[in-house]
Amino acid sequence: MTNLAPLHRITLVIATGNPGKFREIAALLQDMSVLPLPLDRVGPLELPPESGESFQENARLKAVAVAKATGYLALADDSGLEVDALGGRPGVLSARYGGPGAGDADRIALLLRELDAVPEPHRTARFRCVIAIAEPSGMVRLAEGVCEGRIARGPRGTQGFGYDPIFEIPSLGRTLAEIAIEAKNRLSHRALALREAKGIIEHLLGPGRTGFRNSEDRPRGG
Ligand code: ITT
Repeated sequence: MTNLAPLHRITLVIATGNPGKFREIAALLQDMSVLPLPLDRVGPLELPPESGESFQENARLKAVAVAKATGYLALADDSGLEVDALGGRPGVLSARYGGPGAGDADRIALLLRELDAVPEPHRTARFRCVIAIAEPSGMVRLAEGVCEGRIARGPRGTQGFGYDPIFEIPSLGRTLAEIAIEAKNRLSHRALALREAKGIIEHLLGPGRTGFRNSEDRPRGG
């Protein structure tokens, strides 16, 4: 059977400044009749500060700000790494762990130092992802996914982003940076949250729901 591209794709702005997240989310949405647009295609637009205390609050803040500012349906992802031996840190502060100016390699080095004395059985951790889908009216729906794993003794692999090189999937014996994006997108916290979010998007775009803009409409103020 011929695989025809949908004729009319509703724009879904992916409200993230993190290119690694955008790549994964866009790949996971490939089979849907939405057109994922990066922020810089609808901007310049600044994401609001992550002032919330939970992934839910921060995902909601980002998605609503972008949906309201652009008039498009928007999807935001707030995610992070919860390490059991650190009482769930860095958690919502994962992107800010190590302070301003720290990069992925600095954050990984700091985490490994903090866990230096922690033996294998206690190196358990999980990635958590909350996805918020916001309508321009400010209405929001949330979805969540969790990926269980453990923190490796040192970084391994070059794929992915963030803490992937030290996040090991026990059943594979590999870190998320040692597997291809397609494999990560079958088991990650983001993939699981997206699976639920796709049901929400399908419902939003289903029969009787009209008024969502596609990218051929004139952008607001343009
Ligand atoms: P946006 O807010 O612009 O989306 P961000 O990177 O600041 O980008 P978060 O505040 O949600 O995003 O922080 C999540 C951090 O958690 C991210 O910067 C990574 O360090 C880490 N993280 C989340 N998902 C990850 C993944 O799949 N692999 C590796 N690290 C991940």
